[in-house]
Parts: sequence; C-alpha cells; structure tokens
Amino acid sequence: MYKEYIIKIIFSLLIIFALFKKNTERLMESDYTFKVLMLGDASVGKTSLTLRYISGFFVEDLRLTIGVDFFSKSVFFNGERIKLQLWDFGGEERFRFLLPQYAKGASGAFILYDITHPASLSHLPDWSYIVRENAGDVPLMLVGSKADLSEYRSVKREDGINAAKRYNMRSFVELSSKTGQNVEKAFEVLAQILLEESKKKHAKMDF
Ligand SMILES: Nc1nc2c(ncn2[C@@H]2O[C@H](COP(=O)(O)OP(=O)(O)OP(=O)(O)O)[C@@H](O)[C@H]2O)c(=O)[nH]1
Ligand SMILES: [Mg+2]
Repeated sequence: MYKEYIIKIIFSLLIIFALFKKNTERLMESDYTFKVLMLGDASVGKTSLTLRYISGFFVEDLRLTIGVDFFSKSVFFNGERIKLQLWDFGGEERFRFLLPQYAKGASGAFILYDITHPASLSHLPDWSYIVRENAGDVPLMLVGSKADLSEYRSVKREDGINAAKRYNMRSFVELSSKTGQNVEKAFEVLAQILLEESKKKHAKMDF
C-alpha cells in the first residue's frame, strides 16, 4: 500500500518534470534570430554596451577586445521571440582584417562613436562601407556613446544626427552604458527595425 503511494508520487513527479521541460524548451525557441555587429573605433564602448544590455551592469575595468567576442540574448518583443546574436569586434586597427569575413550574413549593426572623441565619428564612413560591402544594405544604427560625460562632450548631438542622415543610418541615439540611459531603447529600436525588415522580406517571398 505504502509502496504503491511512493510509486504514484514518483510517476506524477516525472510527468510534471517532462511537461515543465517541454514548456521551457518551447519558450527558448526563437521566431527570429538576428546577427547584430557591434562596431566602432577602439575604446568607444562596444563591449560596455553589450555587457550592459546582456547583464544590466556596467563593468568598470574592461580590457580591449581581442578579435571578436560573441554574446546572445533572447527577448520577447511585440509578441515575438527574438534572439539577438551580438558580435562584439575589437576596434583596434590590427583586428580589422577579420571584419569582412565575419560581417557576412549580418542582419544589422550598431556603429558607435564616443561623444568626447570627434575622430571616432569621422570614421563612420569606413565602418558603414565595410558592413555594406560584406552584408549588403542592412539596417545600421548610429550610437553616440558615453552620454554621461557631458562636461567632456566635443561632438554636438546635431552633428551625430547629421552624420546619421548623411550615411543613411536607419536610426540614431545617444546613450550611456555607465548610467544605462537609452541602452534598452537602442536595442528595442534596432530589434523593431530588424523585425520589420524580416517580415517585409518574407512577404516578398510569399507570392
Ligand atoms: N563614462 C563612461 N565610460 C564608458 C562608457 N562606456 C564605456 N566606457 C569606458 O570606455 C572604455 C572603453 O570601453 P570598452 O567597452 O572596452 O570599449 P570597446 O569599444 O569595446 O573597445 P575595444 O574592445 O578596444 O574596441 C572603458 O574604460 C569603459 O569603462 C560610458 O557609457 N560612460
Ligand atoms: Mg571591446
């Protein structure tokens, strides 16, 4: 009698576990997967932005990125399950040779400049050219980073907006990975654009 109860309980627990596993697996499946490149000169804050978005923290003593690092985050957005694969490139010149190959198949990119370093904005054409040459005309978003350092600002917001227009960026935002200002918003805006692009592409194919 007692033994029978134990067997029943174990059996029920196994069923509950199996159902739970199936449900979480379903939740982890994504409707869309987007490959997003994090680009811009050395030290503009690409890794800080990536980590801030992935983990919610600002990591103070980051080392430069050697080559490229990969991160991924799954989010629910407008009722769709989206997986963002973030490819965080080392901005130093010596890693530039990796980019053409790794940029292939990208869905879109963030191109960062540092609002305290005008030279980093002047390299925007180089970054956008590399992406477009290797991934086609994918949506690019211009990001003015380190917005918390307003006392050291040397690039006006309007100059960022004008550069974004001149080089056909799909969107522009100033943000701070230190305070978190506009970080979520930047990813939401790009995710929205990528979702629309992807739906448009599929609609074209469904004739
Ligand atoms: N005040 C402030 N500092 C920042 C911010 N974002 C990054 N930094 C600092 O800028 C420096 C460079 O940041 P990283 O994120 O390593 O820059 P990166 O673009 O990944 O650099 P590479 O990997 O060399 O290409 C670090 O000292 C960061 O702490 C920010 O929003 N505000
Ligand atoms: Mg880095």
